[in-house]
Amino acid sequence: MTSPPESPIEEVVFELEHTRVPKPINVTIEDLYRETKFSKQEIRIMYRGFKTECPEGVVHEECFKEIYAKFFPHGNSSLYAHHVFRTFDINSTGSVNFRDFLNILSTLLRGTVYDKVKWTFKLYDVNGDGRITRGEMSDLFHSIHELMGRRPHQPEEDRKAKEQLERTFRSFDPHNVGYINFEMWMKGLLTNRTIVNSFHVFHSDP
Ligand SMILES: [Ca+2]
Repeated sequence: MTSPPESPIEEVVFELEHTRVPKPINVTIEDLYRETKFSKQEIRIMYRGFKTECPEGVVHEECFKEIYAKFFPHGNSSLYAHHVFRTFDINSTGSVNFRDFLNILSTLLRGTVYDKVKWTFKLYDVNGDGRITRGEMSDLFHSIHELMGRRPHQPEEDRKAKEQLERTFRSFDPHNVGYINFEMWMKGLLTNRTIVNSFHVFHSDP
């Protein structure tokens, strides 16, 4: 007697929407298992959850924002969720399929420190030109403050926020070149525990 298959889903071929090609691409659980650091069982569970939340097979920015709002009910998470979504939406199509979603999640939860540093750089390099400017860092800090529920236009808090921005930017840009490239970012993150600790993404390290 042969043993039953592990799960009927094992045989399922995932149909992933991809907006740049006319037909959905078929991806097997094997593909996803090879590409990510998740077990097949974890992939199956996440796929079920993904399909329940996003029946059309892709997650849109609005849906992403709704999920963030549930986690941060006391703040305005919309702006921060927008920045995070940007790092998931690698083709800038406005929607993320399960494969891309899983790949980023794998980086954030199980990736190496280097992978995570790369991700945080992408998050802060808003226009994707390979350099983080003061303005971009300010945008991200602002979105984080909103996420944490800080009220706008509080002179004392605004002053502190400005100081925090200056201090942080200078720690990455000690020679005052006016921007932070990936090398400077990596060096700053790896040598400054305070900054690393401010990134929740590094907290999942084993
Ligand atoms: Ca930039």
